[in-house]
Amino acid sequence: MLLTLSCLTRTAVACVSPGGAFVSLYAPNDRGRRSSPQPQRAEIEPSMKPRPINLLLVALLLGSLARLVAAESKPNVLLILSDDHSYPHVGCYGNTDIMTPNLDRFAAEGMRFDRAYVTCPQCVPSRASIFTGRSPVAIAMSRFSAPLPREIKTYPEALRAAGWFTGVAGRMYHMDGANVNVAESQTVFDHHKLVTFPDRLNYVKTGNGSEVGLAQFREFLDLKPASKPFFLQLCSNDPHRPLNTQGPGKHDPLKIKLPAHYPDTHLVREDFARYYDEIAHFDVFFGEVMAELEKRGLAANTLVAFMGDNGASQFRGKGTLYEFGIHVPLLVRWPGKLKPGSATAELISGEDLAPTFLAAAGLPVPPEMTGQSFAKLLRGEPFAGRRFVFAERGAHGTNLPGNSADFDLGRVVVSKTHKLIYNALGALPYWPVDFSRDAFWQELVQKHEAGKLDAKFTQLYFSKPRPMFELYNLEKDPDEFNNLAGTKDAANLERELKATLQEWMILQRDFLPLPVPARRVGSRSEK
Ligand SMILES: [Ca+2]
Repeated sequence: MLLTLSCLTRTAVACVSPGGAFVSLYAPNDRGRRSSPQPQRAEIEPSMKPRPINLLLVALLLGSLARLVAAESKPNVLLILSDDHSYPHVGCYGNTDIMTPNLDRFAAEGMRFDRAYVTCPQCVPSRASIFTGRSPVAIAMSRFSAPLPREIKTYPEALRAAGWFTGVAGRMYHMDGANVNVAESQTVFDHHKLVTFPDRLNYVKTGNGSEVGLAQFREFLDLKPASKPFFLQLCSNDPHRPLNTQGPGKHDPLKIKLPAHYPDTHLVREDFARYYDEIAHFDVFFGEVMAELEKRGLAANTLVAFMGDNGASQFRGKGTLYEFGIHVPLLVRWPGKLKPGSATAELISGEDLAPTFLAAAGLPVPPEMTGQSFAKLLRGEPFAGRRFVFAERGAHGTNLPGNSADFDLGRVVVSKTHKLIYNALGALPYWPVDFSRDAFWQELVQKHEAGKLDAKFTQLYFSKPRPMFELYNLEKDPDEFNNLAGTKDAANLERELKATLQEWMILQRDFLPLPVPARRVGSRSEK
């Protein structure tokens, strides 16, 4: 485009290329007044005389060029989060039951991530990692719903300081404490000024439902100064329970395929179909957001990422460290930078988004961020990926623990082929997060108590105690049925993964006892 402009106008000007290099364009009428840069003779045709219309054209084109250059060097970043959404539940992942045409189209225009993990199977800690590029443990965010400490910085703040117009919209972003009206808690928050996001970002609004989210998205873009790029995290409530949102079409409970770890009952099928309906509803919202971006001419210079904030409130999902709990869908589109229709099996952590977006924006990654940028992967450049991702499970509810629903303590390390789960409170029985009162679960409890539940599901959901360690071969056993922990054949691998997890826990200043038991100094065995 620069050469074309040069040939058209023959007007000498200076500008900066998208890559930052100095570029000169040429105009005979300016040559006498400008000493630098000097035009190259070969590119000037002396027979051509400058005309007024040329100058006007130049001004217009240069204005466009300057805006293009500025825009290309400062991409918009739009992060769209669904709520409680596990990895296999988008059509582009090979799921032929679910209706997600907009997400599937988006995947065809961008990159599909097949091994993306969040840092926690719960909203608050996982979202805290996304915002900060750090683990929930390291930033004191493993308790649901702790407020993000003011001194812990988020990547949108770095974008804002560099000129981006920044915001959060839609479903609660969850960084300013519990969204409940408890007077005693409110007093603490007020006295210590614990609500920080209105100070961190330009636009902070929340609301439930697709219509509200879309309206806030439009308002945010209306408020954005024309000269500024933007960052927005736009969140949806779907497919969070209750599963009462009507999608564009109903999924037939009798026709959908149940995962292998699901008891096949009529009530379970009905619930799972409603979960799919909610995802289809989210898909419509996602399509509307993409259409709005297109309509405003912003799509070409916007890096759009879609991810689930944590796994689904389903069997072995939310609140657990199994695949349905921490393995989430992640899709990224970045026109002109990323090869459309690509896919990757690189391990990605939720804490990697922050450094990636900063790198994509051309900004430095703060040293305290433990997340690893995958901007090079997006650009198709040589990329050294992760060997491991880690996640934690902490407090979820406000009740003292009687089971694992409100409170559990667990850690996990996932390699490209295996997973080691450390259940520090295995003595607590498993109890589901967000569906313990639902009819399909209550029916299973009654079957279990009557001794009529299949042994496989009794072992999966009613084991007492739960094992302290679980080791799975994700390649051969993706359903995580065959626990290799404690077996002779897997002893070396178990030891290595425990050592890796221990290293991470020590470096994160984790408060949990380490998974590698220390010999007691001074004990009889030492003497
Ligand atoms: Ca969630």
